[in-house]
Amino acid sequence: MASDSESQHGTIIAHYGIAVAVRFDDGSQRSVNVRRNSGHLVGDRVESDERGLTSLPATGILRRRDKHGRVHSIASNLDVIGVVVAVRPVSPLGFVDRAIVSARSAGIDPILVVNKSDLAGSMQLYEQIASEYASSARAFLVGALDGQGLDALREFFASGKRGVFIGTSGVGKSSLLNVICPDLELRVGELNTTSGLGRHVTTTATLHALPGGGELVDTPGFRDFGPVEVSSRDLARHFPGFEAALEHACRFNDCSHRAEPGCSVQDAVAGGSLDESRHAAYLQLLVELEQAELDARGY
Ligand SMILES: Nc1nc2c(ncn2[C@@H]2O[C@H](COP(=O)(O)OP(=O)(O)O)[C@@H](O)[C@H]2O)c(=O)[nH]1
Ligand SMILES: [Mg+2]
Ligand SMILES: [Zn+2]
Repeated sequence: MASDSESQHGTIIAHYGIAVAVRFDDGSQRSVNVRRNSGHLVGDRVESDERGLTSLPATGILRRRDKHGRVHSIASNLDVIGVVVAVRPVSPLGFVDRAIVSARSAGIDPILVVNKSDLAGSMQLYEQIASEYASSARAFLVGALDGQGLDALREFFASGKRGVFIGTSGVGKSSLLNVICPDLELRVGELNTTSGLGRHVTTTATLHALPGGGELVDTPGFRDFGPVEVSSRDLARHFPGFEAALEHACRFNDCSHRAEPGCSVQDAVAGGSLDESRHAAYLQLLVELEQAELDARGY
């Protein structure tokens, strides 16, 4: 078909709200106008032909909730979410658990990044996190300012993984991006020039190839809102620390691991193979999410 020969495949590498930049598979790059809220995401594989730009089905979609409770999709085809924490500012209780559950629910692998290694107490925080989440996610101790540990992080992405950093405001996500993608600001400028929209246009998200391999998504157009609220069902399936226990399924498929008979999680706590504090942390988050779900239904 004639139209087939004119269709081109590529990847969306920047989103400006009313236009996206596409890197085509032949190496060329250009911006394409899209409707606002057209659903195109940075990271999407796309097909471009005379009808316009069509995003192909994607996996690994990062979603966030804004302060009005609306959910926004931000980037797609992600392999990794780097959950960034630091000794200062300290992340809210349950943040890491929620972020891990949120990543896993989206089919994305979480890693834990303890930043600000130069600050006192960082090693202790790293050791605590590395041991608490040993069965769930790899942990890195890094310093965006002094460069410590960054090679291990770069190496992790170098196998071609596409990642994004999430975390509370102030933990150093932007600083990390800037040291890992040294050409970040320059490239964002270039992309805006490419878009023909000028440098003042807000980019909501951009995709950056790392010098040693892999890619990172930057989300300058989004505030540091947290991971999307996970459902109580997601929590029960994906809570970090329950992996070994859940290798043997609970009696009930929708077990909430609270008081049901034949529950592998409760058995693991009773048998001493699962730390009671993990179960307590789970129950606390579960109550919170169940309440939010009731509130959302208007009870
Ligand atoms: N001491 C120390 N401060 C850091 C480090 N990384 C970032 N910061 C500082 O933490 C603050 C917040 O960093 P920023 O990258 O804007 O955090 P973001 O809100 O997560 O993007 C800034 O003042 C940074 O200079 C680090 O490795 N060590
Ligand atoms: Mg930032
Ligand atoms: Zn159970």
